[in-house]
Amino acid sequence: KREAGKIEVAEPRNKLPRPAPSLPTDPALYSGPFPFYRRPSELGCFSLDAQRQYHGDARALRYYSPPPTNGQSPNFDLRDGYPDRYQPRDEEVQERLDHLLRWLLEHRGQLEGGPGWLAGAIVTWRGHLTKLLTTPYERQEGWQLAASRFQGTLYLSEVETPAARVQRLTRPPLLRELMYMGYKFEQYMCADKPGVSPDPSGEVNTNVAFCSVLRSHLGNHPLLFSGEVDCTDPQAPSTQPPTCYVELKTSKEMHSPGQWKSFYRFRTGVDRMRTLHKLLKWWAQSFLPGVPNVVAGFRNPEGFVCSLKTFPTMEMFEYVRNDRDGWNPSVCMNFCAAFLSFAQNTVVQDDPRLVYLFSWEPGGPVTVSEHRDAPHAFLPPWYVEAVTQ
Ligand code: 0WD
Ligand code: CA
Repeated sequence: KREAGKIEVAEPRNKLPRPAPSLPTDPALYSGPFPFYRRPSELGCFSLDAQRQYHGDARALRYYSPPPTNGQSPNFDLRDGYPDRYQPRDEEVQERLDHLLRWLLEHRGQLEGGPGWLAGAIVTWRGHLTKLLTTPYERQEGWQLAASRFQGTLYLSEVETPAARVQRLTRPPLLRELMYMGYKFEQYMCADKPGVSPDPSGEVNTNVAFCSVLRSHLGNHPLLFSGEVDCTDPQAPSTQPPTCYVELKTSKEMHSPGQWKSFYRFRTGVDRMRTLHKLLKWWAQSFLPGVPNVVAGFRNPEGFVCSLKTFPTMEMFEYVRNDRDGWNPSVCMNFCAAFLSFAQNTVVQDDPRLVYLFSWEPGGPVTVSEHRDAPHAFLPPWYVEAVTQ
């Protein structure tokens, strides 16, 4: 009798179609208290040179060197050198996690927390985490994240969506120039050595990158991620990374530059929403690695930067705290933690050839699909083999 009963209970359950797991992204669902986020610490760094070759050192790190504050305002021509002194990175090359995996391979023996730490960690790019943080407020661009579990560790690597690919391949000339202008600003603000003035006469080569590798913890998720850092400030109160790092941004000049507050309070409509969203992205990107300051250069319609303003990362939320249309850091971090739990529970099989593809489009939930091998498998054979032997 007991056996029969058991079967009766078990059978209908097994026959029920399992609902496809998904994760909602509505901000209202994630407005709890701010979750635990461990102060990020730098584990190491690496550099990519003008040919996009990896070096396990800080050779590409640049030094923050703002113009002297002698009453004169800056006058940086961001269009100078375009397109003749521009070497853009080949965006057809999908690097996925490769550079970070190379660093990991060379340092996994010396990781703090013991050899078991990595097996419980999530490994990814900072930029992927930024996208997760801003998801509850994003209304334009979806994303796809590929996930594989290998020797316990969960690896997350972004996949370019078909829509993003079309946008990239049909990027209007003005947008291309605008991207250049962002890199040109870095060249006006950074020097190759500390205490030296910047030299904006050379080429802008976006293959060159300095990446910091950081360790942190969100909720119950140990994190190891890497992010590109624009420069270090030799004059910073603490010379210890990541607190000496500075993030550089350009933004459209406002009516009264430096008066962000009045700007966001009195402007309405599309411009204001864009500004709020931009500030959210700046915050998310710099908060994750613990970069304390974002220095913005405001460009006029002619493409000249005539004013600079420093935005401390930890003060950005104050600009929107009392705003109905504002964003909330707790929502961003709670959603990210929820996504990481969702991914940890979904990616159950430990297999570098198996990929769970998490997909999200604005207005919907995060959904999952399963794939094996090409084109989605992203852990390279050289990594899998070196770690397996
Ligand atoms: O091949 C790919 N599809 C990807 C490559 C996807 C994601 C990242 N990467 C590379 C980047 O080129 C970079 O070297 O990984 C490195 C670190 O990425 P991250 O720090 O996690 O990326 P993110 O936070 O999105 O971007 C940081 C900076 C950007 O600064 P701004 O101020 O614009 O946010 O990295 C640069 C850019 O300066 N950057 C890129 N440079 C060249 N090509 C690219 C790119 N595709 N993406 C970001
Ligand atoms: Ca930047």
